[in-house]
Amino acid sequence: MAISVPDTPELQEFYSRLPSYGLAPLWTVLSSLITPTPETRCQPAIWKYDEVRPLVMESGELITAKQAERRVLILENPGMSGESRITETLYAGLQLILPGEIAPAHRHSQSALRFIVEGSGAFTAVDGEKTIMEEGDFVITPSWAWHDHGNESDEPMIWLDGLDIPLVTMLDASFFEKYPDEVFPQTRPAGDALARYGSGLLPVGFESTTPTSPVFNYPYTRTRESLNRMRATEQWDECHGLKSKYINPVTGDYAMPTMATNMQLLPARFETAEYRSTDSTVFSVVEGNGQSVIGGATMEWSERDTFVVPSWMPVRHVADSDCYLFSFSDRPVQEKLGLWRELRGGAGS
Ligand code: 1HN
Repeated sequence: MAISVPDTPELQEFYSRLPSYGLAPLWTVLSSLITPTPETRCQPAIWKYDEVRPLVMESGELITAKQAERRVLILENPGMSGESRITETLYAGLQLILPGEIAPAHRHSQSALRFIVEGSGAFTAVDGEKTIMEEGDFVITPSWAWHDHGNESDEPMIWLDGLDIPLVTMLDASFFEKYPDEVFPQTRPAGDALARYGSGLLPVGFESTTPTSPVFNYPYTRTRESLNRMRATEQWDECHGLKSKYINPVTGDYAMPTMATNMQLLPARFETAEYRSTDSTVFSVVEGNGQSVIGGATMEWSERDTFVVPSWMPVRHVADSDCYLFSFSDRPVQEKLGLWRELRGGAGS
């Protein structure tokens, strides 16, 4: 409810003297500072792969991965254009790496996730270990880890990047460093981390020094198989179908400290119950097609599309065929701060 504040010439004159003292009256801004429910600038939006892929490929003719450092078209939320963000706290982009290219080694305090949208056989190297990437794989580059990408396959690869850039900017905690050479030296064979930490085992005596999962590639074949086996029990969640989060096997917590990542299965003809939560969420469609009704907007999606559901906006998904949806949000941050909320079903506001 808006609080009505008087406006008199005396008040106006008083206000005019405050800025030079570094002061401002709270009562004129209180209702916009503290809203009864979230009033996000984030808008529901969709990036149709058929429309954006040609532009991503065109960027590949105009600039090399090396020249660009990272050749990415940023997915900018229409409610925050020019701000390099898809939600208030998260950045997303579509990155292209062509056969034979290298995206040079660097590190930053921002955490990054890659979700592979198209292609097969390019690699990301993280702190001396390469992983070959396939469609649907979820790959992590932890905060402050050296990483470079390369494509030794004969096809282009495009992935969705998700980074906590706006969040880190807000906290004034950005650090960035370029590695002196193009690639960081390899010290472990490909597949080492998954075998060591991602097989229901942990080396005895292993102690993690970071909150990020030591597994840095969660292959889609395994993720899909997990959901397909769960499917046999028919224990569908009315709001999510079957939805699993990627976890850090050392702690059981989210795989990354600032971003939750999930894969969900909605079987053909499944219609989810209305749902809302405070974590604005980015979805990438891996398989299938359907619609999401987000607030008043209906988004029709199919494979490789990206769409965003803003904080506290009611959403319902309808699956036309068997659908596998990847998603990410800032939920771990909100949970640790005691801020995360959800509302299942349509009641309340
Ligand atoms: C970055 O390092 C990558 O490593 C992608 O692929 C996107 C956006 C802003 C800053 C750093 C990458 C990025 C980025």
